Amino acid sequence: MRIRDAKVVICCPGRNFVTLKIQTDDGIYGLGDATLNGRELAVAAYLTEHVVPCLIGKDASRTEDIWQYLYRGGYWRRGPVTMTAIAAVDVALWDIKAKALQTPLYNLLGGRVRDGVMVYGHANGRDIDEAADEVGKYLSQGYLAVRAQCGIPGLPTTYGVSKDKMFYEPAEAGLPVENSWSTEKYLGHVPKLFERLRSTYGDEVHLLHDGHHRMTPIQAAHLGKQLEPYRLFWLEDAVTAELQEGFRIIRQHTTTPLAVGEVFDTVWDTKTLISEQLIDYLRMSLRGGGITALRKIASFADIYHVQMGSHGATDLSPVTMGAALHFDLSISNFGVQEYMHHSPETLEVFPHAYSFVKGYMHPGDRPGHGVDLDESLAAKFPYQRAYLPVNRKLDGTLWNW
Ligand code: EZ4
Ligand code: CO
Repeated sequence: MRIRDAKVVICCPGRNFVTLKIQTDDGIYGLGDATLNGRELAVAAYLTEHVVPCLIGKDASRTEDIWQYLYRGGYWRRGPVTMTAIAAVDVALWDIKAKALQTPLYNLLGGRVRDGVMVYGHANGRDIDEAADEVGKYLSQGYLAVRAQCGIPGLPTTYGVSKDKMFYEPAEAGLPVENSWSTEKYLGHVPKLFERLRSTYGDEVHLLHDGHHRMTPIQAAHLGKQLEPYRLFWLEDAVTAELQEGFRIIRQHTTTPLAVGEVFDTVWDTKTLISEQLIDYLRMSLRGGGITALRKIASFADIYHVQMGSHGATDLSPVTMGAALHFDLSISNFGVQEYMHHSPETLEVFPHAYSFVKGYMHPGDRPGHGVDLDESLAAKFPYQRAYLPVNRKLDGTLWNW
């Protein structure tokens, strides 16, 4: 089973997606997601110019060897562009392997260890009333876990708050828009949101919140303490995690469970966080090196009681969603999967076997990861430059978005 051809397909059915399609000489193809929000064309060029020529003629079944070839063999290691490209190749090759063996991908990863994958939805509102109503809508759709974000009085925009509720997408066409931010205003307001949600919806629902990298460790420690009475499932991205030991400060002060990892690329981003038990959930997506890498990272996390909580934003294509569900179904230390709704156009471009029933998702039982690409439909949605916002404090200082 040799790799005969590989190509990159870029499309924008509502937002940009980069897809790698690898074809073998016995007629099987596999798909991998190579989308890196706001840097899409860099990964596309990395693949087309530097990876695809090396793949032609290789034995497609050698997923581990090809991973090592691209990681060690590239000399320049790590980084989001490199790891997104390697992930795309890896997921496409696992898709091929499962299709060749005519079995759903989860069977190659040890088989199912649970019946379904619990997911959380994104509820948001301009104020606490609206956010509370939105949480109610998710609960009435059967969700067992909901992330809640709301507008902050005195700030014109807030992370996670959008006009278009179910299809929230932070990247906007054109050059980056600028948001403004005040952590002081935020810290005073967020506990009121969760006080309301617990008093309205009771103790059963799992509530989550995303700090989106904006606090310092001591500010995050303070927020974690304030939120303890409302028993969050997790507080996500409380601080940026380049300085992993910064999480020691948060951990010393609060029992609110901590989650981080959606921008991580390799196991090296997690080493201190996991081995010192500074976090409870690792939120890396398959973008960090694909199934080959994430299986090892999940095993490392398992030793330290850290559970996996896959990033599942709309800037990852349905290919990542489908493959992630196979991964989630097969690892023992799984927590919850993020589930943001793709646009109807995106779901048409990527026909898929996965489904949502009563708070759980299932990848389906088609051979492979179960997500396809309608190339002729994709061609009708050409690339459109789009970026995530940038963020400034009220005095104009550039801050983390
Ligand atoms: O803002 O993936 O938890 N989810 C998130 C996402 C991120 C986007 C950035 O591209 O934080 O919605
Ligand atoms: Co997040």
